[in-house]
Amino acid sequence: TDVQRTLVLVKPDGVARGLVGEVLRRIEAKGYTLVALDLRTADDALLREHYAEHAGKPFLQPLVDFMSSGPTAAAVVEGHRAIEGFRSLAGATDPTTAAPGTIRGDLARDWGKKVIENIVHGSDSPESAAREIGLWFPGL
Ligand code: DAT
Ligand code: MG
Repeated sequence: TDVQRTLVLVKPDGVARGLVGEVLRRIEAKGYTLVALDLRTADDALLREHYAEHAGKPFLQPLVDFMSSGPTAAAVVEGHRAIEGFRSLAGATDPTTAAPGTIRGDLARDWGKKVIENIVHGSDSPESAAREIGLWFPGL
């Protein structure tokens, strides 16, 4: 199998709750390699590009507002099948039903908000990963 790179974000809820280290610990403990790491507050333009697949959905504006509300830790993670592997570490989108043992299952919950706050983002395909890494880490 090929070595892949995936974009991982510790979203503003995860940064605010002090979970950057815990997320990175799980990625490193799994055996993946960090090849880029940066803390920044994303602006609306970047986030609308990042979430282009969700254009027109009712949760897009709440999602952009949430994602621009504070700093995000952005990382590029590398390894064989790292895209699928990190999605497995992250767990299902809905933290209420995400499996225990996953980042979202162990560390996130439903707060009754318009947007699901679930600690992490991971690219969902090689095409998404290439596009997202280009957006967050141009020139990498
Ligand atoms: P994922 O982050 O698991 O790839 P996604 O790409 O479908 O999920 O959605 C992006 C983010 O948007 C997700 O992490 C949380 C939020 N979200 C998704 N579906 C939602 C919904 N129906 N209501 C509120 N927020 C939602
Ligand atoms: Mg997604």
